[in-house]
Amino acid sequence: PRVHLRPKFSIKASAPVLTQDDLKKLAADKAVEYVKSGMVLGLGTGSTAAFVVDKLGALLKSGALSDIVGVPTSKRTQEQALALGIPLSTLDAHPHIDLAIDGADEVDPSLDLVKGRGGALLREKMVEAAADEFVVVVDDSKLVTGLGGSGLAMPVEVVQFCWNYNLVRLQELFKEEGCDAKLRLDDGGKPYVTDNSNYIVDLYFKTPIRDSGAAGKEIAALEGVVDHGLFLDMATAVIIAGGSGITVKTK
Ligand code: ABF
Repeated sequence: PRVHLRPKFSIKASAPVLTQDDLKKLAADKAVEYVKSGMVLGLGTGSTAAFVVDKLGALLKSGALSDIVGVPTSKRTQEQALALGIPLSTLDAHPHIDLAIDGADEVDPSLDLVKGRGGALLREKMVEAAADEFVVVVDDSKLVTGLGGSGLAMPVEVVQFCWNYNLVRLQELFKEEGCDAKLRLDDGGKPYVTDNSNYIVDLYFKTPIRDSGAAGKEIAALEGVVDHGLFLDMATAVIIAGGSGITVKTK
């Protein structure tokens, strides 16, 4: 009898499904390609930026990279970088940063950003504003058509003194967008305190912010507001990882 070699059913090899962490890591690895030995680097905060810091540590250890100095944007990142043996400095000692790499919460088509859901917005903005190049690393879930459009928080760092006074004023500013303002709480239900000993008021918009440039100025003009999560005209490149690969958008 003839032997039939064709199986009764076939098993098709399918492409592995990438998790969100896989995408973040892909974006992080791509960003690290911009890093050269001898650079002063702004080290971002958040889960995507943590992959960048991990990779930098590995490259230093292997000798593929040398003489870099990192300026961390949070105590969390400082601890991670120290544990990996990355030499660290401050903006006081290194006021000029060659390249900063950080994640974001929202990226719009003009490469303007919402940042700070991780609570590190003030140090992130200071370090990234001092950088020649600011490369943002995101997975494609962060893309929005208008800032504030994801329905998630847009943070504002405020001094603790009479924080509710500013919460009300912030909500008033965005009446037309339908803004709900909430004091951020930590896991224990107490007010979340930033690395700079301030509070965070999170703004939730029903519709995207109409004019983010004007909004940024109006928020910053409120006495007692320290900074906000609108990072406008700051990113020089955004690396986006999605199911179909990596896209790099530049200004
Ligand atoms: C930082 O980390 C923040 O500005 C932003 O809030 C957050 C993004 O975190 P993740 O990469 O974990 O999504 O970049």
